[in-house]
Amino acid sequence: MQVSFLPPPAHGSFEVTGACPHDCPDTCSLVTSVQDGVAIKVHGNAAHPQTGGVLCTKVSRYTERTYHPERVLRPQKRSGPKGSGQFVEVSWDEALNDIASRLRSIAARNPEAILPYSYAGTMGLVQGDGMAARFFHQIGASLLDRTICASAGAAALEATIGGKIGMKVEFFAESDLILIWGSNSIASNLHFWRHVQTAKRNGAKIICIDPRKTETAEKCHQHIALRPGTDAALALALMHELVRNDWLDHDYLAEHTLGWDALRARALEWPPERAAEICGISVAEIENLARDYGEACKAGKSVAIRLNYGMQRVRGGGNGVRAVACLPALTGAWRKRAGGMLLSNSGVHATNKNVLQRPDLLGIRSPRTINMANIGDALLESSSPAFGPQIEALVVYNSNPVAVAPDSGKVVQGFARDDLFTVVLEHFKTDTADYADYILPATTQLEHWDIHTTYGHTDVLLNRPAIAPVGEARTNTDVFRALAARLGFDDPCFADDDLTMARQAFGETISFDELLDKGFATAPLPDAPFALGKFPTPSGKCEFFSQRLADAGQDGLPDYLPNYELPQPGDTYPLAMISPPARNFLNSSFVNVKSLRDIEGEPLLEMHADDAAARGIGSGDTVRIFNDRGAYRCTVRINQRARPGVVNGLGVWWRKLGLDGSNVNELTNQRLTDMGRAPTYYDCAVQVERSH
Ligand SMILES: Nc1nc2c(c(=O)[nH]1)N[C@H]1C(S)=C(S)[C@@H](COP(=O)(O)OP(=O)(O)OC[C@H]3O[C@@H](n4cnc5c(=O)[nH]c(N)nc54)[C@H](O)[C@@H]3O)O[C@H]1N2
Ligand SMILES: Nc1nc2c(c(=O)[nH]1)N[C@H]1C(S)=C(S)[C@@H](COP(=O)(O)OP(=O)(O)OC[C@H]3O[C@@H](n4cnc5c(=O)[nH]c(N)nc54)[C@H](O)[C@@H]3O)O[C@H]1N2
Ligand SMILES: [Mo]
Repeated sequence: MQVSFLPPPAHGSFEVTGACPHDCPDTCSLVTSVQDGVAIKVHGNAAHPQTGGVLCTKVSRYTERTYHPERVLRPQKRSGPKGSGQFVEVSWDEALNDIASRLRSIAARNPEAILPYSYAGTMGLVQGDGMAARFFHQIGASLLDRTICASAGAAALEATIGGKIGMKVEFFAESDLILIWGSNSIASNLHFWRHVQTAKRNGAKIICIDPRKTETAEKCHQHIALRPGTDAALALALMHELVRNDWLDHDYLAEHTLGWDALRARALEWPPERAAEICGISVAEIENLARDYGEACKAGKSVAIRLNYGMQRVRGGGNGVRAVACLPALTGAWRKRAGGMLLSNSGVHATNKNVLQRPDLLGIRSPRTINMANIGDALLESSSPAFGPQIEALVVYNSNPVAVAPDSGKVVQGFARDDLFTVVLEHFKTDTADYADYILPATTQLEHWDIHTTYGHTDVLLNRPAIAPVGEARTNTDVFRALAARLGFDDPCFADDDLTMARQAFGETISFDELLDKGFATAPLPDAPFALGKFPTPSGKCEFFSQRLADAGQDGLPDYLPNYELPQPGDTYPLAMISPPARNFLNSSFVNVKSLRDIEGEPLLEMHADDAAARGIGSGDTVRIFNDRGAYRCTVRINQRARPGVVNGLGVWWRKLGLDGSNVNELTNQRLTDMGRAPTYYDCAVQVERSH
């Protein structure tokens, strides 16, 4: 098929099919209405079943973001102290020449002193880690371990069911019982919630398990408000009850699982009384949940669990996901297409990562890996045999680490280093861009080609540019191509254009013609992937006991690991703080879009009335939240959403839009999860006091 426009035409009215680039399970198909080269409106594609013509509030404001008056439209060079946000405009040539020469001289000494830092500002395979990865591989830069979001859950799934595979999201509409476990679906997975509503109308019971009474929890039949980080204890107690009442599928256990005797013994150590104490819920809540789950499965009903990543941002996050992931195998819930579990389906995609990212360009070099969760410490580290060279250059794209990375005190100190050369590819002067030596204006999703895999459903989506780049914005790929040329990289891959790279992403496994035609194509996944076992684990079974974990020195069975920071009354820091996403932002994206910020209002801490009364705090007061790492001030809201002993710091606001130029990550820590080397954002003890 011929692609008819590149660049998009400047005249006439037309509609362009694209893909939402954001880090969200829904990955919607977008339709942009364009008039005379200007994007007028972004809609949800009605022809795409997973989108169903519906967009969330934030992405329906995408044009407001694209044409935002504060968008960076020309390259900027720092003219004031780091962090001051003072820049002067320079030409692309001046910026690229200087950046290339700085990187060349650092690379000549030690390429590992250069570090790329990126995450999921766009989930696109081309503008994400496509050309950028080739560039840094060719340099031999330090590798980045991209752990900031989902790697604990991913490692847990891998160990238990063999990969990121689960139920098809649309089948939740047919389920009889749905546990929404660690997910605020209305905020972060709106298109899944449509299916829940269908199931609910058909008589399904919906139960939410979440420390916070979210907008999702209040629309469920039941809400179990456990303490953060205690999901494994709850899951083990559920297993205890399943065993005690024989709500088990013995055939499934015998044929399709590994380590049942050992898990059974472990579960019998977890009577509901023990778990209730740890989880901060009642014994009856656990017994009733087990009864609902067990009896429905035994009666041959479809019983489904929707996990999201909320539960794995604590020390025992991997074990928590592992314990929950065992449940559908105990009861044979996997036998039904509307039963089992879904955390992520990203494992269905046969992405050609080696072609896109070209790790072979490293040759025989094997650079060190820096964990993005520890960027604060890493930037403050000096050269040493253990660490390797001090980080001298940082190239940030698709991410806003100064706002989103844990332990911001350290992160800011690192970014403020005068001897660090920092380049940031961005749409806006984010908290991170304020510390850049150069800000390079990036295109948005409306202005470039890309191709997307998904994790909440199983489609692949193609994104066409709808408009020409705004101002002098350039694609991420273009920037790395231009730098590659200046550094003399002559591998032909550096000449690949974006459409070529989009074609390379899947080779023949997905029809590119279908993508060009419709904008989406579905990757294959059986309707009930584990009805007959066939788990992609080494044993082919659901591995309750994981030899691989045992070999790595871990417990081979799932267990409850208490949080690192387990606040008790009377402690210096007696409250547990979680910091889940705000509904109208996407991590720190959209915080600067006024119409969305107006809905969210201001940074808030939710607190239970008893905790507030004990501190003489009234709703609407300004409070100071603090621990040994730092302090943060914001407005408090006393409401039913917070459970006693737990405060909710909502959303990752831009620091500079907060009261003292800081956000909730001032308080979070750099410790890592039990599996997957991920941050433990929701494992955080604080104290709260009234402020002025
Ligand atoms: N609107 C919006 N949507 C988003 C995002 C956003 O910022 N805003 N972020 C996107 C990203 S990057 C991701 S990774 C995804 C998923 O991101 P998630 O972090 O899974 O986000 P949520 O669906 O809000 O689910 C988290 C829920 O888990 C709860 N929770 C916290 N600690 C625990 C715990 O220990 N146990 C249990 N059971 N629950 C706990 C929180 O209160 C919250 O309601 O969402 C994506 N979608
Ligand atoms: N306290 C706390 N902190 C958290 C979380 C939490 O729940 N609590 N959630 C964590 C999670 S799950 C995640 S995934 C991370 C997310 O962290 P990030 O991946 O850093 O996500 P964003 O904050 O959305 O920042 C993405 C940036 O990329 C830019 N961008 C978007 N598209 C493009 C593009 O095409 N080119 C370029 N050059 N730039 C682009 C956007 O303008 C935006 O500033 O945050 C984590 N931080
Ligand atoms: Mo995430």
